[in-house]
Amino acid sequence: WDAAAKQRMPSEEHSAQRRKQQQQQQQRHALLSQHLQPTAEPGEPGEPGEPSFYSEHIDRYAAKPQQPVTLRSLLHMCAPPLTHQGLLSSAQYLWRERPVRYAQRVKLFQQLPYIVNLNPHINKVYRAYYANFEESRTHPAIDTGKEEENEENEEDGNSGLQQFAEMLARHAHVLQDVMPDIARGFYECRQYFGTADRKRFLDRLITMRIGLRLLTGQFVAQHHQWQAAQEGRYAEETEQGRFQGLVDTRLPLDQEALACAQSVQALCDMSYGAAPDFLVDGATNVSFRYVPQHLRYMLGELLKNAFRATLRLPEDRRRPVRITVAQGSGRVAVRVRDAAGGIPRDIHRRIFDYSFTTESHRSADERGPYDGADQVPGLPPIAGLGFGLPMTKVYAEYFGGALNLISMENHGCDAFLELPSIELTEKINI
Ligand code: ADP
Ligand code: K
Ligand code: MG
Repeated sequence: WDAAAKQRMPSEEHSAQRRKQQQQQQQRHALLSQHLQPTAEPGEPGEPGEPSFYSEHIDRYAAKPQQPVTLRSLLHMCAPPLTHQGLLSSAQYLWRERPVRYAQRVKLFQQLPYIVNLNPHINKVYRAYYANFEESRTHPAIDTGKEEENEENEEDGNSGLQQFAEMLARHAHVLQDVMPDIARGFYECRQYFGTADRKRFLDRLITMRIGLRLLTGQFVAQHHQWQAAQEGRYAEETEQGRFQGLVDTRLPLDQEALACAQSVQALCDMSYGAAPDFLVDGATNVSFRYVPQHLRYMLGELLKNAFRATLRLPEDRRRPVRITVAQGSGRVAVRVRDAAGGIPRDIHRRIFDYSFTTESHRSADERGPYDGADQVPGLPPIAGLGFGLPMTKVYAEYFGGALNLISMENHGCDAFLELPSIELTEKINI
């Protein structure tokens, strides 16, 4: 019995020791798990919805190099015949590329002076980028369906593609209207951030935005066109092959100018209760290859400026705005000419500065009937945020075009927009 007890003793000691070890281990785990809390994500500890400022994910992704694609391959994505394999490789490329590009943009915001980043309009956009980054980073990889090429697998692949395309469309939608927020935010903080720094930040932000929107939009279009092709509706979806994704291969410049001028007229009517006349002349039947949304944005801004200046004159002195269209070799040009008094010499050098505007400098009491940034809530402002000209310049230069503005003081302004047909700039990196 003694012997048995003796034998048991060490084992009792042993189990006491084990219990102690287990306790220590539990304590260690508890400690460790406190340190291993995931970095605060939007909506987690801290303020509700507050993205963590120092995120290792942001740093890690932002440090990766971008992998640009040429405009040529972007166009190629939507050139027939569209294949499932082509669609998959675009999706995989975007799945890798988007978190990197979003992280770089979040980083760009984080490098702003803190007082600027605190502005509610700017902060709202920062959070939207952050949320898109997080969702892109954690989105499951796109299944290639390669390993077992059976129908079920292809279906899995398709639903994965569908989900991915839906996320992209959702992200693009969330960020569609951020520029007025950005413009308002930077206008409000203009005294805290020098003109040159503001220009550096915004040129970069807008250029990055144009690039990622093109990549994303082109994939979403490729997906639509592929689905349409599966259902025998390819010709209908692309208007007989006229559209290669976002790119219109036969964009009619004179018709676009007419349509834009009409919608700016309508906007003026709603905002000011009056609109100037206009005419479109020069070459007719000019068509070129371009992204229609870009062209419409640029024409819209130039026309808003010309119409706005014209409306400031007494009614009997308002001259029609003249929009002249021309086609050169491989490029097109538009001139928007007004006779609305031109730009005073002392401010001319500042018109391409972001947030520089002559609109909102007067107080509400001093404003005339046609002054003020937002006449009608919900409508895009006609003027007053000082972003129209600098942003139009970034858009024009993106594909190698140019914007120039010449003023004849006390007479009027000529805005010249020159755009290459984009198949000629297909080596551009996006
Ligand atoms: P915003 O229209 O918001 O003021 P822009 O960048 O479009 O910003 O224009 C900056 C400034 O350039 C305007 O506030 C205005 O003073 C001047 N400007 C632009 N176009 C014209 C024009 N056609 N006639 C007179 N002034 C103009
Ligand atoms: K400006
Ligand atoms: Mg403007």
